[in-house]
Amino acid sequence: MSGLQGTIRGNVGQEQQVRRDWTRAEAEALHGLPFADLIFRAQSIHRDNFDPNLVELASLLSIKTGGCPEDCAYCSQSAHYDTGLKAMRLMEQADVVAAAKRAKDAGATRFCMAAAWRSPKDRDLDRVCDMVSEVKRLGMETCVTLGMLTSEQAERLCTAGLDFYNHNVDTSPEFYDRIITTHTLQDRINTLAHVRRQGIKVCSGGIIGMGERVEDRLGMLVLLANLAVHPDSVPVNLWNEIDGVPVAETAERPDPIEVVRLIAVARILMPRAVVRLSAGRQYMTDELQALCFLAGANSLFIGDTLLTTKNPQREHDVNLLSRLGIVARAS
Ligand code: SAM
Ligand code: DTB
Ligand code: SF4
Repeated sequence: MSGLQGTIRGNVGQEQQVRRDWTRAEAEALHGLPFADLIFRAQSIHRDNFDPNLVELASLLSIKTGGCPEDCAYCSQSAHYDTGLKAMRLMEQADVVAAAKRAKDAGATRFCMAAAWRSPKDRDLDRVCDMVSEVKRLGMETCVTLGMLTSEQAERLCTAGLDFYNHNVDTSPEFYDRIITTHTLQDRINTLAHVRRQGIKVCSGGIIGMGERVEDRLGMLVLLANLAVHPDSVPVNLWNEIDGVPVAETAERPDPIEVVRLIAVARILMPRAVVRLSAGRQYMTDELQALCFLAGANSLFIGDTLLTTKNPQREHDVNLLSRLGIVARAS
């Protein structure tokens, strides 16, 4: 994949003035613009901040699968629901590093390690810190998502060389209690603040297609865009179907044009954030993904699986990017 690599412009800091006082009404007005006007605005902002022909390729590995004590109503890994998933222990470091090497050889520049925890125990965190240091030594950007962190835990991850922490706000404040009761949105925001204070870059986004209203999706973006500092990465996940979880009863696949509109609003509200088309690309046509790139998406997960669900085949993605003349950014 080395022939696909280039360099990226932008996202070098937030020294440029960016707004953090967006209102819901403004987000709704943007979302409701005539499509051509919305895409033109988003694409102009995208070009001011990024090379529009580059995307970031990230790779994902579940280092600790299933048996999670949290009750997130969308998640295959919650112990509250019978999803048929077998819980596994934390992986061995050698296996994680071998997976990172394979991901690097397949063109990924960032390696994201995910654990189905409410929050890490200190002895598990030691092991994850060692994994982070080893993956970093391969020359990849590192990201972990381990649940809620204390400030001290964030500091230890930073010392280990962690680049990004993923912790999603998931949905709007209004819809939050409908999908999670074992922790609050404020708990999540507190973890984001600990991570940011330690100088780790923040990756935070959410899920659409769980039965929420368009207003909830925009409320989620406004929440992210009004944080003290914008997230560096914003993953937009389309709910990946899981049998046996409560969301299976309420889910509604968003209208594809509304997905593009949402990506465009994310780009306009958070001009310097990398916006990732995250879970759910297996439900998207090539044309829909192309429109999302036009609207400002510039990152995706490459690899045939996500955590417990499917992602498009790597060959399919390589072919799609090549047809669009999009190349992978170098780390
Ligand atoms: N336990 C940690 C946490 O919740 O932050 C890390 C892992 S958790 C699987 C990471 C994120 O994946 C969730 O916050 C959610 O946004 C997303 N996610 C989980 N299940 C999903 C699904 N079925 N479809 C789409 N996104 C999902
Ligand atoms: C994020 O926002 N999406 C990724 C990553 N962060 C950890 C997870 C997607 C999970 C999709 C469902 C699954 O495979 O279990
Ligand atoms: Fe656990 Fe994270 Fe899944 Fe929630 S989203 S059940 S915290 S793994």
